[in-house]
Amino acid sequence: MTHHNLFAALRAAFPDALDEVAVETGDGLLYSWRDLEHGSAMMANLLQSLNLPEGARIAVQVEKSVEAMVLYLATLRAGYVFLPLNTAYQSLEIAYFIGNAEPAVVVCSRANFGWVSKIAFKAGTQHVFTLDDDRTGSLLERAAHCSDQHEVVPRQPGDMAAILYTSGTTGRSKGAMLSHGNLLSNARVLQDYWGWRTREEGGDVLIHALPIFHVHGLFIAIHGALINGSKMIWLSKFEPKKVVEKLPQATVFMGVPTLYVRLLAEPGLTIDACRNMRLFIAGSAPLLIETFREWQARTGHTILERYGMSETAMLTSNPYQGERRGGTVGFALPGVSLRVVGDDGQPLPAGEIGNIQVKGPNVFQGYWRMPEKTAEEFTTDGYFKTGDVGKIDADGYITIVGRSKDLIISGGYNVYPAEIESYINELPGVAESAVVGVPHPDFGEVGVAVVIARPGATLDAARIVAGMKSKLANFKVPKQCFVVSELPRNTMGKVQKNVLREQYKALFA
Ligand code: MCA
Ligand code: AMP
Repeated sequence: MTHHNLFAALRAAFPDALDEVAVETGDGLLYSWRDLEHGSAMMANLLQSLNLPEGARIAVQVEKSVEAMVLYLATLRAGYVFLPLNTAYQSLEIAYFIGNAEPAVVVCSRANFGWVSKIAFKAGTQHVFTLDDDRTGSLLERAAHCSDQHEVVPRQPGDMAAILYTSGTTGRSKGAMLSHGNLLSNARVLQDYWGWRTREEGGDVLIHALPIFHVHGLFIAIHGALINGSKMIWLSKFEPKKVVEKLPQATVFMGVPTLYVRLLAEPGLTIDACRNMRLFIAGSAPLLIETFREWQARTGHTILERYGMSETAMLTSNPYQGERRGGTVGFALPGVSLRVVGDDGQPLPAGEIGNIQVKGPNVFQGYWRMPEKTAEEFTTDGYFKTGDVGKIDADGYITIVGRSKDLIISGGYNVYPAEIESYINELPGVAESAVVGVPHPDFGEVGVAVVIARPGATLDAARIVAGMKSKLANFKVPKQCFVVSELPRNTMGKVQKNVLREQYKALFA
């Protein structure tokens, strides 16, 4: 029984003509469906030859490449657990993830091998391979000796396929455990809901321009194309000009709002450039209504906005057929139950704002080695508390109006103020700090740090920022830092972040 393995479902959708092009890179390299089949078989055989324990984690921090995607497919087909890591993470962050997940295998770039392997071996990892985006590295050298024939390892729907670390509102990141069943059910629902075209209907071509270490680029985009047997135009980095150049050869594009904002700044983005496009999908962060409207005017296309999380993959979507309403995230996807509840946990009537809770086959298996945290995030009747605040209008359209979790979403990446504040608070001379998100024309939202010095200490805001750049992933570093004499507080003494957000809201306007 192999059919519960997500890879088996993706593989089953490959066209009969395996010589056809499956992936075309921005540099013009072509990969056939057979290349994906054989490449993933060879890497799966390599992984299996290592005699890894059941459920072994394969942690991967590499630049985007087709080979990196093939490694993901190989991990699935060999029945192990894929753990993708943002390339921006630095040593402290990587040490936490590797220490927490205890991967059996770590794959990193050659440039980082020195420090990553040190961390990995200390954490008990047995195997560290390298993989670079120029088709080199020890992983490929070793896999080259393995057979290109491989039988997919059977998995049950509840078996873990991947762990995605999401930052924590308090303390450290949590690893969301996603199963083969979670990912496969979501991929199938989206294939239907977004009207992916069969070959007979002319097929689809996806421009893949997102990073592949988060849900959006790794699952929604890759599964979307593969489960439909659709070709991908694979861009290793998001470059607006390159995307515009490729649009005439494509039919589907997925992006975070920042990508749409940057594409709109390209003069080449015209109705003609989009003549073959069928669908533009946005998510991961709120799409401004201005962007939605400007896109309509410039391209003649209405962006389809959807909403999801690392813990759940996709939850809601505007319709493919029917009205796509700007400012909303559409309807709960088939199979997903979504409710908006008050602070007492009771469902609220249409139009009222409350906490969003969800249930469905796509909802994750829990946080890795955090049973208590997992239990806290679910209601007694099995709904997952998203931490997002929203409403459902009388027509059923869902709008996200805010978040109860203290989270900044910057260019589609999540930044947890608590993590940045605890870093700043440890610096010499710092008494306290508060990090808040403020509007930003490019990233949607960015962090701003407000810091108080200890009595007698003098702080230099620029040095605080510079110090963070060498310790934290660059997207987490606040874009500005202010040293002030006091923070606004309520009667309980709690810092009023809403007051700070108001105070700094025009900083980047
Ligand atoms: C880069 N920088 C950023 C960000 N990205 N600052 C804040 N937020 C960001 N997201 C800063 C760097 O720190 C650096 O600053 C400078 O910009 C240039 O860095 P570079 O890496 O060259 O930037 P870029 O290539 O222009 O990247 C911008 C980007 C990228 C293309 C928008 O951030 C991106 O690919 N975002 C997509 C994220 C994504 O895939 N999210 C999906 C999560 P300095 O020079 O000062 O150091 S999945 C999810 O959310 C859920 C499940 C869902 O619903 O999809
Ligand atoms: P992540 O932890 O990266 O999975 O981020 C998930 C969070 O991104 C959700 O809980 C939402 O707060 C946010 N999000 C995703 N899609 C949208 C959207 N279309 N509109 C508003 N927020 C979104």
